[in-house]
Amino acid sequence: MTSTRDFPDGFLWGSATASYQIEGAAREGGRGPSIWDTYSHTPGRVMNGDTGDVADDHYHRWAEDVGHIKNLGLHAYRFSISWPRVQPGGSGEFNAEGIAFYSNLVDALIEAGVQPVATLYHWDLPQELEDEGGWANRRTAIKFAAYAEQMARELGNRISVWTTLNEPWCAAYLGYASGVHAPGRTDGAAALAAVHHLNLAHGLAGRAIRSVLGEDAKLSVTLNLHVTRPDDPTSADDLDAVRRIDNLGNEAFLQPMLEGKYPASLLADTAGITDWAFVQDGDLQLINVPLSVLGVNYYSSSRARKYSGVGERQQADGHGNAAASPWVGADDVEFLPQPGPYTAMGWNIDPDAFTELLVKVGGRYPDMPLMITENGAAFYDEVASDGHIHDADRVDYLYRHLDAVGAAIDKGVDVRGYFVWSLLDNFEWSFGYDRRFGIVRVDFDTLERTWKDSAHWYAALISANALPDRAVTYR
Ligand code: IFM
Repeated sequence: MTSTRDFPDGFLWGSATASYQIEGAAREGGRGPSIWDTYSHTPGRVMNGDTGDVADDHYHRWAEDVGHIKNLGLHAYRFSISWPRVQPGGSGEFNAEGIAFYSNLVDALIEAGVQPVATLYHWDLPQELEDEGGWANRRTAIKFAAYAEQMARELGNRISVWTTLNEPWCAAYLGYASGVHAPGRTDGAAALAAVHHLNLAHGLAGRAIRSVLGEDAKLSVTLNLHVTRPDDPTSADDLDAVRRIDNLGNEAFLQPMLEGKYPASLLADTAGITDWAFVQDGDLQLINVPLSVLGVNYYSSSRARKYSGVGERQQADGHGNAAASPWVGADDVEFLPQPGPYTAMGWNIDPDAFTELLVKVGGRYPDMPLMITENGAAFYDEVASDGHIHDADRVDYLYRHLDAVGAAIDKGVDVRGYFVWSLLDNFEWSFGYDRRFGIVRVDFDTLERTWKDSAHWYAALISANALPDRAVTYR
């Protein structure tokens, strides 16, 4: 193996998954229904009618999966806790069996020398809470804090990093504006209320965790930050289009969480949709809970311009051709197709934008360590006649994006670790099992796990703490 780039000592190498995408056992062990159960069981919502009922059956195969995690040499494993598994109705009684599942998982990870990184919300909201308005209802944020507090009591300081939310952008805008995610609503005002209540949930939960575990508890949130470039960088209209997308995609979360404010221009841009009366006195101070590390997810970039009104408005933003746009209040912005190459998601491969993003965020918040909590790619993998999965395109994607992370570190950005998305092929939301992101293949008929070439390559990378060339070394 020749090495092309070293990573800093102590760099944390991990992999990530999420409860609804891998666990299955949807009606077992006292778990209550989530919005994703309802959504995936609604005809026409998910490709091929797929659901998370069985998924990777991780609920029953978790010990085997911890074995893969250990054998890969991962330092950390980022998983999410299914709120309806531990508190079926989202408030009131907790489910001891569900809590025991995560407690056993965490013990096994620690025993294997792997740091557990827990996410409290990766989109599987208890259905009962959605029936009361979901994230558009402030009470969901308050209930989330009670759930977080209980989890802190149960799992305590066995958890290395507590992540409150995964990608609140998706939960709010894809769930409530474009409807391509659960709960499938298309109501711009509800989406903006959801943005605020997710932010509030983050702040309240972070404070609840610290009230149980003390100020040393490591707290984080994971944001999917957007890199949007203007089609014509000299056009004031295109620059304004990008500013508005940045506001909705990035600033709506970064500023309240890290600076305790919303940008005035975000409120102005969306004034025709909502008056933001759901922001109550004191909320912004609560949301601005001090973080130990900021999680950044990155996959691809986009290009926007002001829509001229002529011809069909283009929406190549990588989030599907939904009838409604997730970009609330930005009806005169269009997203142009990006140059390839593309992954199976149709997302462009743009590692330079990753460096650009990290340098920008790192420059803006120099005292905030960053962690890449997701990065990876879906491809249409095939099992070759030799039984291996030669996913050279995924290895190439990972190589380029890790090189981009290294380039940001070279420029002085404080990046502490990297979690590949994903450990296992899994339920890719509205694309069901059609899109494979895993470095470990899952045969969805037999549920057998097989390391792809990318898994072997990633293991070699971890053991060297250096970026290997793209040739795969089997162990
Ligand atoms: O699978 C998802 C994950 O749940 C959240 N971030 C993006 C991934 C790929 O779409």
